[in-house]
Amino acid sequence: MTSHSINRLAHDDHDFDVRLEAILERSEGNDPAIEGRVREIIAGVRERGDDALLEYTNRYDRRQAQLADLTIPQAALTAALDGLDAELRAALQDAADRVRRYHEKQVQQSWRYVDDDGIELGQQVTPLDRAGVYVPGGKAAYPSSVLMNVIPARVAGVGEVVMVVPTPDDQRNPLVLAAAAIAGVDRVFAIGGAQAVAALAYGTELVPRVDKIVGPGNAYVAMAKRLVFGRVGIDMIAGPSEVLIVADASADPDWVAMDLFAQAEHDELASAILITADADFAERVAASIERLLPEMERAEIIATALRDNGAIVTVADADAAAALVNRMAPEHLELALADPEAFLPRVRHAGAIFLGHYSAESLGDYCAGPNHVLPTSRTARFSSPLGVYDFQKRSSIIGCNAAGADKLAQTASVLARGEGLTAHARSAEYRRKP
Ligand code: HSO
Ligand code: ZN
Repeated sequence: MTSHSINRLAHDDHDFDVRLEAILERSEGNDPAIEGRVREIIAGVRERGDDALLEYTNRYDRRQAQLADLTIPQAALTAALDGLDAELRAALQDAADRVRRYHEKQVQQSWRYVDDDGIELGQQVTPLDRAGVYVPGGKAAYPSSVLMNVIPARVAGVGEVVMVVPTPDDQRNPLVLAAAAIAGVDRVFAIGGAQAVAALAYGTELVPRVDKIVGPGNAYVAMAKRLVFGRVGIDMIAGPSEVLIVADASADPDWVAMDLFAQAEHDELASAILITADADFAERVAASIERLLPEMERAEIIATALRDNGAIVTVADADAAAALVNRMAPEHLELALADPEAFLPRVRHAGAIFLGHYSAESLGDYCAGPNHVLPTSRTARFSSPLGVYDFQKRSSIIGCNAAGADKLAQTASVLARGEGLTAHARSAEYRRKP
């Protein structure tokens, strides 16, 4: 049986590498036309503050707002929460509680020690004063992402959490506002796009300047975050979502197919790949895909994503599977294996790892507890899920008494003279014992 909906690759195909790289290919997101436009918007907000912010907001979000309309008051958040149906509200609350409990484990503590020379050394951990959370307004307006971005900031002890969310055509998303109420956002502005990022980075009379901007957005938002980085911190530049499933014959082909769909339904650029050493199982998943796809509400998006960025890859054995996993460094990795723990130590690069048949990515997307903001586009090679640590920073602590200073000053003055920095040397030598 052949599948028409998804690419089929075998590890020993002569063109395996070329085809795999083509599927994994991701846009770098540095379109010069977008960059030019975003630079203009940022310059506008820097120079003309709220006037520019209002002008861009009315233009791009098709509104006729006054400055006062750009603030969404706390009362509107509470009203959105109160207006939710009870089941949805309970689910949001349950997800928020679970996410909070998980993130509480991530809090880094300050530490101190006294070394052998009696010198006090340590690291003092402090939260950011103010964080800005960008929430997209269009098709990807996810209340779950509000929880995932805001809760770690709150757990870290960030002084003020400011959220921005565009309201195109004046349409507010009640679920997003309810999630903001549950997560505990301090202030919300109905602005979006590059202009919102610029306002958060530089501050206007209305919008306070933040220290770090987190949260996903479209190509304009991603470019704006790149361009303001350095003035403020940013979390990461999120690419399209990805899942890689490693499965053996102990997996249910329908479950695997649906997990591929769950990722593919996000958008046409999403990537969903299955790796298996069992050729027969690969056929069964292909058949499940063919059978289940027509039932899906978002069949068209899924079909496009699977055609452009989806694959069933057959490999010789678990070693080959592990090598591919690390080469792909996926955002999400599902180990749909009889013994996932045996495979786990071989995984070096992945944003989130789901163990066994019952650990569906969708459970992690909403409520297991870990963050769903994860490194995409193979950046799991060097980065980690969004976490409490992204909202904390560290200061080094150095405390010398006279004896300790005498000891350090010897080494310091020698090195200072070696560098030709006499004031450094003398400053150190003042601390030596007479
Ligand atoms: N899979 C997405 C998160 C998400 N899924 C939100 C549903 N809602 C990126 O990790
Ligand atoms: Zn998802």
